[in-house]
Amino acid sequence: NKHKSAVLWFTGLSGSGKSTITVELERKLYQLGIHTYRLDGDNIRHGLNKNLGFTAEGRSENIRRIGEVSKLFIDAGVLALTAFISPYRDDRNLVRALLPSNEFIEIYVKCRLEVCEERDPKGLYKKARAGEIAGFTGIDAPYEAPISPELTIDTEKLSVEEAAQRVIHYLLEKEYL
Ligand code: GGZ
Repeated sequence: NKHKSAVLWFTGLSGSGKSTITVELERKLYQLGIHTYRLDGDNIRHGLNKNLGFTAEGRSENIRRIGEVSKLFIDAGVLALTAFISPYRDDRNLVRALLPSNEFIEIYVKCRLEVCEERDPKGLYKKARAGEIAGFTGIDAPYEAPISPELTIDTEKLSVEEAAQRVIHYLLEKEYL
């Protein structure tokens, strides 16, 4: 199957659904014969970027490296799916600038903080509220929502399946698939 390589750059709060959507999306793309690679905290923050923390500088460097790695995957003809909070607009725009305009697809995984906090799948918001984690995104560190993302997915309204389907639809419509 011929496809246009790109990075699908998911951004959103912790608990918004980025990782879950990329897992489901990867499954659907595999069925379509598309070669993907998923980058997330498990394979990046625990490996390549394990020397980086969650200060603004740490996050910027995290995102810069992930942008460069995404570029390598694109060069290899792979559709890269990234799931990082990437809270700073400037950092995301630096990644955008690394790539030809049609190779960076910013997907805003939209969900109100109160809903993410209610989901709290790892109990991290609770810890942040208790003062056990400092500088937690949405609590005492900023999240700058995208101004004109290629796609916005509202996970308060869509199921995981519907969210993944939205992305597939976008890729078909723009002839990436
Ligand atoms: C935000 C943090 C923090 C702080 C640890 N702030 O829900 P999770 O656990 O699995 O996702 C969060 C993940 C965020 O890492 P990213 O690499 O995506 O962040 S960034 O793009 O801002 O560099 C959360 C956990 O790491 N985590 N401390 N202080 N999330």
